Amino acid sequence: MSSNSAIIFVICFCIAVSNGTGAKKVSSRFTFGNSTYEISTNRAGWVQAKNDCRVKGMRLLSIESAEENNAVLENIVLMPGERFWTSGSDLGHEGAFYWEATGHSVGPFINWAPDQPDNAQSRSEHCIELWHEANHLWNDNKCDTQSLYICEGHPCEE
Ligand SMILES: [Ca+2]
Ligand SMILES: [Ca+2]
Repeated sequence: MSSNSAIIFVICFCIAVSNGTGAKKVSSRFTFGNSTYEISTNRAGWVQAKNDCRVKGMRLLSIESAEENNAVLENIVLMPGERFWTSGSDLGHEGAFYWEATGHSVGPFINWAPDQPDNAQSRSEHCIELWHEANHLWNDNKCDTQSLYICEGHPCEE
């Protein structure tokens, strides 16, 4: 048994224990795959939202697949008028969007609203939101916009 196998075993065991309470319903907390998600009850700018998630031992949302995107949409369907921060941004280099939560580039799955990202508002839109004006497709918006946000945690993180 390689050390890699041992690590995988430990990770899977941890997931099995952590998923014991995973109820899938519309609520402020939900699960998908190995992640737990929490929808904020307060609005904040992107940096504050990122820090708030970290305080909870979580990260701002990163969306890696259509399935994950759908799981999130199912759980915000009752909040059609709200925008939600994800961890996506291009604060490091204009046009190069990455998930701050993972450090990985955004993609290959992407779900931009038509004509987005457009870096509008004086070319100062650097943070990815789930945009209420486009059925929660993705939009780059000004990072200081006060929005709800979604934290994502992996059970074995921290
Ligand atoms: Ca994710
Ligand atoms: Ca935009």
